[in-house]
Order: sequence, then structure tokens, then C-alpha cells
Amino acid sequence: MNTVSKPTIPSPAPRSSKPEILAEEIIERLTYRIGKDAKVAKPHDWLTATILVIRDRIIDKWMESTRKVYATGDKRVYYLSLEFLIGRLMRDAVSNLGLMEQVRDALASLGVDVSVIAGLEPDAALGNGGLGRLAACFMESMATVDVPAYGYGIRYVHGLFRQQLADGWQVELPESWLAHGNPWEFERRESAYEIGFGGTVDVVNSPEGEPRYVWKPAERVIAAAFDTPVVGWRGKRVNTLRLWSAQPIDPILLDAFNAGDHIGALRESNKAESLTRVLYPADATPAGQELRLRQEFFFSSASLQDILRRHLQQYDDFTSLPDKVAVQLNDTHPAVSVAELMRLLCDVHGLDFDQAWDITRGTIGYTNHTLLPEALESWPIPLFERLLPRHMQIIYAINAKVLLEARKTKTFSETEIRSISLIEESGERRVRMGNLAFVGAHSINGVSALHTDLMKVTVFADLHKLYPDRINNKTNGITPRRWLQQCNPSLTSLIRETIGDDFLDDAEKLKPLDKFANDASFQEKFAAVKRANKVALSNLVASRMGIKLDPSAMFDIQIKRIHEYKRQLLNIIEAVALYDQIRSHPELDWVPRVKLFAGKAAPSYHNAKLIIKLINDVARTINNDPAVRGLLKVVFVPNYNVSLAEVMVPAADLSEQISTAGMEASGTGNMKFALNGALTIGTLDGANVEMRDHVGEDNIIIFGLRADEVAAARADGHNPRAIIEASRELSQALQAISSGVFSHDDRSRYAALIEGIYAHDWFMVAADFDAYAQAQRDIDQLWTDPSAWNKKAICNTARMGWFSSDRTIRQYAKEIWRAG
Ligand code: GL9
Repeated sequence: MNTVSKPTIPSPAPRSSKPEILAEEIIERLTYRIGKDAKVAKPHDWLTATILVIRDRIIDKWMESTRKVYATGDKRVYYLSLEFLIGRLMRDAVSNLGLMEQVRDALASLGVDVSVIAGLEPDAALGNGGLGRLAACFMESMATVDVPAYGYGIRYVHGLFRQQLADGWQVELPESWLAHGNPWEFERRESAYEIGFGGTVDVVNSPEGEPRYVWKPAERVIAAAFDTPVVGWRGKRVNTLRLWSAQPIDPILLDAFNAGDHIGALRESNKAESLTRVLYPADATPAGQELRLRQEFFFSSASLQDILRRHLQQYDDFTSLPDKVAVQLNDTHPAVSVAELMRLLCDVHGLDFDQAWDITRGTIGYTNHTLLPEALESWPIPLFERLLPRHMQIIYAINAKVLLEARKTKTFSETEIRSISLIEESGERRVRMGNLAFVGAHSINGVSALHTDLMKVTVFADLHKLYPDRINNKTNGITPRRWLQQCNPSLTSLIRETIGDDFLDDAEKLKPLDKFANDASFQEKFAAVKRANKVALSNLVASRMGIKLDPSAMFDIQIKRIHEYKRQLLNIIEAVALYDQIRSHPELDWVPRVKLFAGKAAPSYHNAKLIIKLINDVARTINNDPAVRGLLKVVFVPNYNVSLAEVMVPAADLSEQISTAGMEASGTGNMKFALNGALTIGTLDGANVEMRDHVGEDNIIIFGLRADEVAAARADGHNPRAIIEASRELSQALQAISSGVFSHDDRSRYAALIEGIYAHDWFMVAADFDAYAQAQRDIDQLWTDPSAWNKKAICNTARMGWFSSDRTIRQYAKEIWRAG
């Protein structure tokens, strides 16, 4: 034993944030950490040095936050997500710390323009779309509302692919956000865990005669932790985003190397590292490959081992787990956690099955993000069994328990029992991850009121009948720091001048702005801000694409993943119809419009990629037709990502949220636009329904079939051909596209795509077309009255505060996690 008493180690003195001190430190980092002389430093070196200085300002708070939760014994929340679409971090951190001006001045004193180096920071694109971006907003809000939380995910070397357009077609290029290193992260060499795959399960008898199961994996890799601090608003609390990276147990097989097999010597290493190399680019489309299941288990197991280790270090046993730990599964991607937590509790820590089951359900919550049947994950039993033999046994045991419970009630038919089962028995036998997550969780939530209601009567109808108290709603939200204050500083300043600062701490305090909706001078200022944001977007489009936009035209924007249910096709068909009208009626006063699109298509999603090409084909024709006289422009901005959204959202007059009703679980882009004063044209889908309730039906343009009408039309086999024939505008537009008016080089390019509308119109493009076109003409009419338009726009900003992710997180904390 070491008997020498520990010296008291003083904490470092708090750091000053005066510009001259910041400047001094930036030079210091540049010299001693990066090894560059200021005279030869490149912009990237300045960026890294600046981030290192900012990072130091975060660390004290970070440690304080960690110490606090150890001292108080507060419950910790763990958000398990395969995606965190965090984007750039510098502006977020600096703004939340309140150091915007100091950092700008410090850099200026060194002759460096903060906006130039900020623009060099790569977007951390560790996500596909809404689901991953929601996780990022939640991380920021959990720090803001003081919930002790960890995000757990994967440190992909390559985030979502970079999108280029080649002759209007999407081309996918690798994205390398780590190319210049990542100054935000800390590698935690001490937090590494072994993760197994494959092998066999041995049964041994314990001294009490109970069987114990021992999994002997055939393969093992190491999960190594990389931590990124997440700063809440006003630097109140700093939480941790812990991303796992796969590393080999033996970096090099020296025997093989010495025997001359230099490639074989690295086989293990390559195999391990390939596990966390790339993010799957699937968006609500099936990604069912072995590597994906390996990624899911890898990060679930590492996270749970870490969680149990931390718990055990502070508390002596696991009975307190549900009181001290909340694990939230972001969709089914981490659903194997249910089986892994059971395995860790039973096989590694010796709890009995029933006790472990109570603890597991007490700890886990599950969020469902989509009802699309093709997106519901399931794995073929042979694959699952081969990769995770012990988990397969556990899942069978859980299933037996659940089915017995259901049968005991004597209220379920055999069909209902089959739908409750964790195993899909028709056709190829598969493990249903949604059912596993449902039965292993005490709370199952949807992400908008409509989506939650639909969940109860569709995918989870029978499970809901068995466990009627579990499904609940938590309508999504967005962080107003990134999506108002940072992306729209001029609007933020205008609001502060008008109603004061309260809304910065509580977005619902935007309400008083309502009183200025009719105020002519405020309207003018509001419109001037919008105009400046449109000029900024026009400059971006000009420099990236060489296309000139007129900022006085209506900016009509649809940005999101390309998906048939999101109906970019409806939008572009309407553009074709409008084009036809403008040409046929040059005498009418057409409202100048710029239709902007951006978004990526899953590389395997044929129709989505074809829709991108169609938008570009239509754009080329319309933009080059002198008869249009610039009244309509169509632009597809390539490589949509968080940073591009931060420029496009504040510049929108009109936000397109036009999914087939019942198919968009919530949407979050819809909230960002409305908060920034765009009017929404939308269906009664996802969170649009609640947005209408908040902004008022006069301030949103709703059209089209409702979810129940869509369901009824599908059930009755609706007749799109008759609908098309009854609409001259629609039939002409479809005819033009289908016959190759926009694709002279390949006239049949769109024939099959358009034939789908005639044949079944699954996404109700034909069914909703007339209502959509009429709504667009009503919007044109409204545009001609700027005061009426601005009034509605202001009401949107004033009334969108409820959609702050702070509100969402408070609801999760109170109603699901019982934490914070
Ligand atoms: C999604 C839903 O489709 C969206 O409607 C929802 O807003 C978000 C967040 O809850 O989740 N589910 C889903 O799989 N994606 C969503 O955006 N897809 C991607 O993230 C790419």
C-alpha cells in the first residue's frame, strides 16, 4: 500500500476570455501544438489553433458537470444513436459560450477573418437526415436544460457521401471530415472494450445447479472511445458525445509478417477498422447487410459495457440501474441493446433472467421514427444466429415470455400473436427489431401527435393492445440556438431590439413579437432581413453554380432527403405545369419565383436518383427558355448538408412540406423554416398538423388528402388515371415529361417513373395535384400583398417557440427518463 498522502492538486486558474488573452493563446497553440510560425500558418492552422483555445474554455465546465453528477447521484441519460448529424461545431460552441465578439476581435488582431476560417471547418456529417440531426439538436438541448447526458454513437471515418452533379445525375464521392484531424475530440485510451462476434455458447452449471451461459466469440475487436464536449446555451452545462472507433486486438500479426505475408499480417487490422469506416447512406430504405448489424451490435455493446462500468463504480449493484440510468434507443438501430443488456446482466454479472428483465425494461426507452414498412429493421435468423448466437437464445427466451403473457390474457387471435412475436415466421424467418425494442422498453414514443396515433393502429397495434400504457408522444423540436440565433443573426438582432432578450433563454418568449405583426415599420425591417438573407443565398448559388438569382423573386425551397413520399416529384411536376402556363399566357402578371431544391438520394434508390435528374432536366429547359422571361427559375443546389441548410433556411419565403399524409413521421426542417419566417405550404402530415395549431390556420397553407383519406383511397384502389384525365394541367405536364420534352437525349428516361403515377399513384401525386397547384396560385396572390405576407411570416416566427427542442427534452426528461 502506498502510505504517502496525496498532495492537494490545485485546479488550473479559470481562463480569461479577453480578446488579447485569446489572441496570445491562439499564437501559443499555433507555435507549440501545431508547430507553425504565424508567418507561414495556413488558414487551417489558424482554425485548429482557435478551436484548441475555445476547447480549453469548455473543459473547466465539462469537468465541473461530470463532478456534479458524481456528487449528487443524479440520474444519467444515455442517448444511443447510430447517427449524430452535428455539422460544424465552432460557431455553436463560441456562441453558446457567449464569446462571439471576443473571438472575432482576437482573430482580427492577428489579421485573420473569423468567417473565413469558420467556413473551413468540415461538417461532421455522421448522419443521413432528420433522425441524425434530431440527435444533434437533442444533445445541445440536454446540455442547455441541464440533463446529465451522454450521446453514444460511431466515429465514422467517412460520413455521408459528398454529392456532385454530373450532367444532372447524382454522383457520390467519399467524404473525409477527419482529413485535417479533429481538434474537438479526445481519445480515451482507458475506455476501451472488447466486442465479440460469432463463435459458440457453452453451458456450465453453477454451484447452485443453475445453468450459466458463456459466449465464446470467434472474433473480437476493441471499441475505443473518442469524446467531444457538447456545450449548452450560456455554457451552463457541458455533456459528452462519446463515439466509438473499432480497432484490432493485434494491430499486426507479426508471425505472418515475418513469414513474408505482409498483407495478411494486416488482415485483422483492416477488418476491425472497416467496421467503423463508413456511415450507411440509407434513409428509411433497407440497409440490411451484415456490416450494418455488426455496426449496430458494436456500438450498442461498447456503450452498455461503459454504462454498466460507470454505474458499478458509483453504486454497488444493478438493482438501482433503472433509478440511476435511462437508456434511450434512437430508432431500432440500437435495438440489439435489449438482448445485450440482458446478456451482460445475466451471463457476466450473474443476475437471474427475470430480475434482469425487469431492470432492462425499467432502463430502456425506444423512439420510433418511421412507419414505412421497408424501413422497419429485421434480420434473417441464420445471419443473426451466426453473428450473435447468445443474443439469439436470449431473444427466443424473451419471445417465449412475451407470447405466454399474451396468450394468458386469452384476448389475442393467432394472427395477433404472430404479429406480436419477435420472430417473423412467414417466408424467411427474421428477427423483428421494432418488436424487440418495444417489448424491452418501458416507453415507446412517436415523434409527432399524428405519427404516435398512427403507430397505435398500424405497426404496433397488437403490441399496443398487450401493453396499452407504453406508447406516448414526444413531438420533435429543433435547437433555436443553431436554427435561429446562429444561422440568422440579423433576425435575432431585430427581435432583440423589438422585444428584448428573453426569447434567447426561452423560445416561447418569442410570442410578444405577435404584437408587431401588423406594425408597418417592423414589417419593413423584417422584410429587409429576409431580403439580405436571400442576397446571401444568391451569392452562394452564383459562386457555386454560376446561376444568377433575383432576390426580389419568391424563394420557394424544398430541401431534405430525396424520397418518393416527400414528393419532390409533385413539386417539379407543378413547376412544369406553371412553365406551360407562363408560356401560354404571357399577358398575365406572373409572380417571379425561384424554386430551389437540395438533397441527397440513397445511392441504391433508383427513383430518387431519377427525380434529381428530372429536376435538373426541367431546370435546364426552363432556365434557358427566353419565353419565361426569368419569371420562373429552378435550381438544384448540390451537396446538401447542415451548413448549406444554415444558409438556405433563413432565405426562404416559402417552405415545401408536402409529403403524402401519414408518411412523414414528423419532419424538423418544417420547423426551422417557419421559425425563420417562411410560410409553409404543406399537407396535414407529421408535425405540420401541430404547426398549424400553433401558428394558426391563416398563417400556413394546407392542401391535399389527410392521412385517413390516403389510407381509404389506397384501400379502395383509387383511380389515378381518371384523376389525371380530369385535370388538363396535370395530364399535359405528365405527358410532356413522359414523352421526353425535357430529355431529348433519352426520350423514354421518365416513362416508367410517370407510368407509376398512372398505374397506382402510391404517393398520391395525381390525387393531390390540383389542390397543390391551386394552393400555389393562392400563394402567388398573397405575394402580391407584401404587407399581408409579412404579417403571416412574422406570426410564424412569433409562434414557433414551442417547437424548441428544449421543450421536447424537458418532456422526455419528465415523462420518460424521470431525470434532470
Ligand atoms: C425520420 C422521419 O422520417 C422524420 O419525419 C423525422 O422528423 C425524423 C426525426 O424524428 O426521423 N425517420 C427516419 O428514418 N429519417 C427521418 O428523418 N430518416 C433520416 O434521418 C435520413
